[in-house]
Amino acid sequence: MFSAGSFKALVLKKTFNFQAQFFSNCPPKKLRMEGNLNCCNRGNKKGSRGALVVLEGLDRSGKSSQCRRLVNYLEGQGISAELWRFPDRNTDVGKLISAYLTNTSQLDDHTIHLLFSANRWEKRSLMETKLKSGTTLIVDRYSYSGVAFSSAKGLDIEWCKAPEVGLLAPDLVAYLDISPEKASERGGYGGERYEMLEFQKKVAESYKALHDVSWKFVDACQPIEDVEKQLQEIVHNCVMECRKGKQPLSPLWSN
Ligand code: T5A
Repeated sequence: MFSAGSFKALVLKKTFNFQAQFFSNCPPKKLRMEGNLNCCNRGNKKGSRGALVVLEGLDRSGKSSQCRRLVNYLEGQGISAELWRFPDRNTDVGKLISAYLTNTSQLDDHTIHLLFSANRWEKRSLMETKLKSGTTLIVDRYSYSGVAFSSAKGLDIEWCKAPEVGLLAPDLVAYLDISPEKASERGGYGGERYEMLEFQKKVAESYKALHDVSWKFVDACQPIEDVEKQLQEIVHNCVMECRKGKQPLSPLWSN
């Protein structure tokens, strides 16, 4: 678990400093991994777009509950929003992942890592379209889960990040902070492959190594309504910033 003091320090956003630099003037020779990312949102002259918001945390930290609540809240504010989650178990790749997580199939650690990543890549283009059309996406787990869980198994962290490079960088990562012990006391724990206390302790360490100062940490042990209120404020601010059109989409981990 991260210390309360360190949470307060983790409020500066640095991701878009890089992004602003990276995309200013948009020189073609510098555009490496971004594929079909545009310098600006050509469909919308003001560049206004939806926000890409990611919730991360240990198993049972409360991500799914809060993602649902966030989408309801945003819609209530008249903001177009959708709930997404990874793994997306509905695709062919997602079905392979689901079989692995429920222990009905066995896969090499590297193989399952790449499948999780492929599951994000197969949704990337739709994600970009939605964001550019002004829809905010509230995403339950993203690349950070991929890296945190696989590196907790002992895979090299840089190797784990590599297949994620060039996916869309989130505008906001909110980490629902809870100790592995507390999370394990919550309903339904233990049903899937990774829901084991000792492993979740390693995952918590991996998240610690992975986070940067732009992440927002929320104490997930608070009553569910208090967590909800804190997230609403953080996310609302982020959505308003993205609406202004000054923050183009950027590629993840490409610097
Ligand atoms: N994974 C995932 C990888 O290894 N690589 C990857 O690339 C990706 C994307 C599946 C697994 O796959 C791994 C990580 C996972 O191990 P999942 O389906 O998202 O990922 O699994 P979980 O994280 O376990 O999702 P859950 O839906 O089970 O947990 P949530 O979403 O964190 O928690 P939630 O909201 O369902 O709440 C759990 C319980 O706690 C209660 C709820 O009512 C519920 O009973 N609760 C609270 N109780 C008290 N106080 C609060 N504040 C509470 N908030 C929620």
